[in-house]
Amino acid sequence: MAHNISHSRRLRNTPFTEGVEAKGVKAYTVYNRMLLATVFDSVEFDYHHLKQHVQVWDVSVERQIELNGPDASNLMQLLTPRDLSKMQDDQCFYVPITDNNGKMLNDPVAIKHSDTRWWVSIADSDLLFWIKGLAVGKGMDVEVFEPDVSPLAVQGPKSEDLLERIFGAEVRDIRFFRYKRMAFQDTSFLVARSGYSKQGGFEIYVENGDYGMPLWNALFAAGEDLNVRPGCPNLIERIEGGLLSYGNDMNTDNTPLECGLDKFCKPGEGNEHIGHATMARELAEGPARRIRAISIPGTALAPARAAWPLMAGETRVGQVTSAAWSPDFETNVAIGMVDASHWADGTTLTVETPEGPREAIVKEKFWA
Ligand code: THG
Repeated sequence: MAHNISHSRRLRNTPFTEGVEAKGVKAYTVYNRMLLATVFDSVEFDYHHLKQHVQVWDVSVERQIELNGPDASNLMQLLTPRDLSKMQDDQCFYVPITDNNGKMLNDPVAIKHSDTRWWVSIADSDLLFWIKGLAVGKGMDVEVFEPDVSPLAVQGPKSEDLLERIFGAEVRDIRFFRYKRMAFQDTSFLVARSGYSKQGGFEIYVENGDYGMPLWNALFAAGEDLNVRPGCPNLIERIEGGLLSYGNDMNTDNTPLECGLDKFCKPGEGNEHIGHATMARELAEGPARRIRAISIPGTALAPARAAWPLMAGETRVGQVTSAAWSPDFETNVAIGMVDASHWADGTTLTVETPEGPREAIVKEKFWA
């Protein structure tokens, strides 16, 4: 089903919009009130290419929220159950963010510059207002704002080779979820080894949008013999890898434990996290339901536009929230939320898809 989009100032451009359009983007989704590409050739072609070569992704929609001031670290720790006390100044942490009732508001990557300066690289929800409100309400000495920073991801097995040509051999020394500041023309960017795929790669946090197209063009010019292509987060690949999508796989109905984010729910000694009380209770009792990988054998299913009920006989025991045909695993790979009574590995359920009922097999582990 194809639709047109009416453009206006509200639907903000990114520093790379010109490049994305020139490369022939075929479809978009909306994310943080901006356009995020979803297809360049076909989802399947893009998937195979991502696993073999290298892609450049405009992920400017991962907007940054800067916390800047003496209380920046206190505010950051108030937001998340993950213990930030030992985090180094060159680290990035995947952090669940909850409200005061311990419910998920976002699942961003937090980038620590120093004890007084952080970036929060957000998923699709209006986190700026929550953070600003907390800072004001708690009378904290910290500025909270959206800086002119747009991430450009370089993903795929050849991404290290490509980035070496732009930034030098030092990129090879960047460890997983760490960053270095690398020179480009007359400026420098924070370059982290991270990204929304399991194929390896980097994210370049482009400060000052004027450098967007020069960097985009430099990457495509340097990567011709590496078969560099434009890309975007790939539905099939991210489901195989179990990368969650806020708004799809979880939302404000869910807790971090339900999302399987247990290892990021170890609050520090002070228990400063605003959702600590509920989380402490849930940590003791265990969650009532959990995110699981789900295999749906048979012919290829169209992507889910609403949650598909998971049934055990007449009883609803969960839902499938993302699904795609996997060429490599020859099944529909899916992500769902399943009640404790039915989340054991190998449990067979029925999923009610728009294309009729199908067998659904619960899996403890994702494919990749
Ligand atoms: N990069 C940056 N910002 C982002 C995303 C990103 N903001 C929005 C969205 N993606 C946030 N969601 C995720 C989800 C998963 C991961 C990162 C951001 C991720 N997870 C790894 C995993 O699950 O294997 C590693 C987690 C870890 O061990 O710390 O990478 O992609 N800048």
